[in-house]
Amino acid sequence: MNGGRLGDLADPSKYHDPIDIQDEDPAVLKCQLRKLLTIRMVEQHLAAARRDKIVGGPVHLSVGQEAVAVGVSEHLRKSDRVFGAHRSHSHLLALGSSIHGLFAEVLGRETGLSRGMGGSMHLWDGPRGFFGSVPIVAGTVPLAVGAGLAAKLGGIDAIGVSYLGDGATEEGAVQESFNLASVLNVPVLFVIENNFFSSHMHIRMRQPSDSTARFAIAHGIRFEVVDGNDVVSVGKAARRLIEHARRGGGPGLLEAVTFRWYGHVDWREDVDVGISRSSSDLQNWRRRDPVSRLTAAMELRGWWSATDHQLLIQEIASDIERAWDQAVNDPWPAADALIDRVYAQ
Ligand SMILES: Cc1ncc(C[n+]2csc(CCOP(=O)(O)OP(=O)(O)O)c2C)c(N)n1
Ligand SMILES: [Mg+2]
Repeated sequence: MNGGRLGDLADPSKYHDPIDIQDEDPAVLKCQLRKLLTIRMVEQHLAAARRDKIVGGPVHLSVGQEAVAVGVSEHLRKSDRVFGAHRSHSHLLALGSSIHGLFAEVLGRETGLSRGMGGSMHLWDGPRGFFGSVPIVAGTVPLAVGAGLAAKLGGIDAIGVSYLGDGATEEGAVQESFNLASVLNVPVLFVIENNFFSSHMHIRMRQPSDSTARFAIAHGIRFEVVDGNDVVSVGKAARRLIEHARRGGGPGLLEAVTFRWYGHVDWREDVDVGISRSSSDLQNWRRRDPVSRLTAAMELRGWWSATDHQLLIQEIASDIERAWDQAVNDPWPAADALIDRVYAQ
């Protein structure tokens, strides 16, 4: 990939086959499959709860994009400093955060990850290395550079990680962050989830190329472009860039090409708004499914069966049910907590 245009990766009729799992450890793949399915089923649950008006605030879902966070997180440590944005449930869950903590946060309960003050778009799980998400597009990108720089200056063996969208690259702060990370040789990984859309506008209407990796070239940053729906490819590329950053080689940029199955926000598919997101495109993208392309590859090697799959789905469904039942019955924050948590003591 030359960082110019995406070519076949942008063609949803391609990349439907089982992924390449040669030399992969089946135990690792099974853990990754569990994470992929957990993210998917948690978000499908949230979509239904939002549609049924049980969840009061907007949820931006990553169903279809799960392999990006799962592949990247495989090579992160709890001491790394990960930042996300408005669509960050997957980033958080891939680090092993609790489903209950996420549900309780989305429901505004005291037991939520941000103690019920943030909702879906203000997530935090410091102990697992998730330093926060905010809905201001590009808002956390400079923070990830700062966190990586602070680790470097403090002699701490950790990197910053910034998940951002293709739309976010159009913000000035992102270009400044790329530049600063490059000139100061900051240990930070930029993970661009290129799902072609910024809200409802396709990248071809917004940028002269469909590949955002060209910004890495402009700033002298090492980069890779991958099929973001192939958890193994994402993992391998992320590992190379992360190891390079940990060795003092400076920032890396991973452009992961993917697609979200839901629309921009909540449970709708958005195939009826705008001209660039058609049902047939969505159908094709659903065939580039990170879950079924992994399970098909595992089945071919005799590492997975339909019965295994059913059992795994049942286990995750009961984890989700337990977490949800607990969260909906958890207490609301006390009214005075609103003031306590706005002003520093
Ligand atoms: C500074 C700013 N501008 C505009 C918005 C409105 N907005 C919210 S999400 C979004 C699209 C972002 O697209 P992208 O970065 O590609 O992320 P995706 O939603 O595709 O994951 C926009 C424009 C915002 N929240 N913040
Ligand atoms: Mg996008």
